[in-house]
Amino acid sequence: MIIQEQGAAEKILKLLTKSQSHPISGQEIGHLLGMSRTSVWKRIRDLRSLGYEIEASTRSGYRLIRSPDLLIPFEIKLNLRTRWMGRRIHYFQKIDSTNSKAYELALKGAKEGEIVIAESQKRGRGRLGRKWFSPPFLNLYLSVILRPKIPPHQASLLTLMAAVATAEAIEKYSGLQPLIKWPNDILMRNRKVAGLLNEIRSEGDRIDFIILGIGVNLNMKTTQFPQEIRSLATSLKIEKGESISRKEFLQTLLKTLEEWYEIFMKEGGERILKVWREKSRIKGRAVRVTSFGQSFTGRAVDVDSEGALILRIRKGERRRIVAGDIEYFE
Ligand code: BT5
Repeated sequence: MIIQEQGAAEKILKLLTKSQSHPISGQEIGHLLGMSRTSVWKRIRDLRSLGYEIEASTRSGYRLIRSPDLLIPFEIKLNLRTRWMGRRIHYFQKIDSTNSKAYELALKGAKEGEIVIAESQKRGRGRLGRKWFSPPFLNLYLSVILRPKIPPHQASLLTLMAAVATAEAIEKYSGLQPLIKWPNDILMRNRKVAGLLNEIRSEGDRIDFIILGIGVNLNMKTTQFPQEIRSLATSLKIEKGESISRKEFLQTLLKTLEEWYEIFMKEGGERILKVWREKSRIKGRAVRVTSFGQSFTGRAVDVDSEGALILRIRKGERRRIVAGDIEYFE
């Protein structure tokens, strides 16, 4: 059962949420939504099967007691404090990859700020053909469509921007301090709690759109990770010791993303770089970098104004690395 935006189940849910203090009869719902009482009853049954606790009494009608932690668009929008980001939500219970879907929608003209979210991904993607483990109902899989008017060479700053916003949302929400690892990982106690996959489509010297793909592990337990990443990954629940409301976390994340994106568009990358440096604490660290099949070791000097990593290989020799993976070895 899927709750579609503007579908019958979502409309019933809206009515039940509005009149939470007093019950509303099947007849009234049917009348308001132009449905028969039997179809109202069927949709209520569907909602219950998803975990909505709905009290029913023959005399007075239906009343919503409790909602499960699903990412239903209208419930997210109830307390969403953004002005434009996430105001249009494409929601799926199961999808190949939210990034692929967002890319497809952007090609068809989806606007800046539209988002794609899914309860699970069948083929969640990491970088360089890697996989992102995406089991149902536990985490966050989000893709945001942006259409910044910047030249393509500045696009990697948006990866840093998304990392800063995600780290800040984790901080705001949990009070814990994650570490950003160049270019696109968020770590807690040295384990990966979130990953970013940004995809860009440009035409000549302008960007057509960018898809910011963000995966955050929220309620996964250690035993729910596949064996091969168990010792490398973590979730906010593991770190905080309590369950996370995925809805509230998403609302916080969208708000911080909107704020940081607006800063970037108004002022350029300076402030993002400053906060990125603080949150990555990368300066001076000994790292091993793998980039396009080559491997270097050295000390991280900085990240430059286009988001590239500057590495000191040996005295007097520096290298600028645009893309790759790093490992800390000290
Ligand atoms: C990333 O790639 O970290 C980018 C992940 C982006 C995921 C989001 S979810 C929403 C959107 N839609 C998508 O299809 N993707 C984006 P990379 O740096 O290549 O890291 C991938 C590696 O992280 C894998 O090879 C595993 O070792 C590890 N990994 C896989 N799933 C993980 C998980 N759930 N938590 C932590 N680590 C994981």
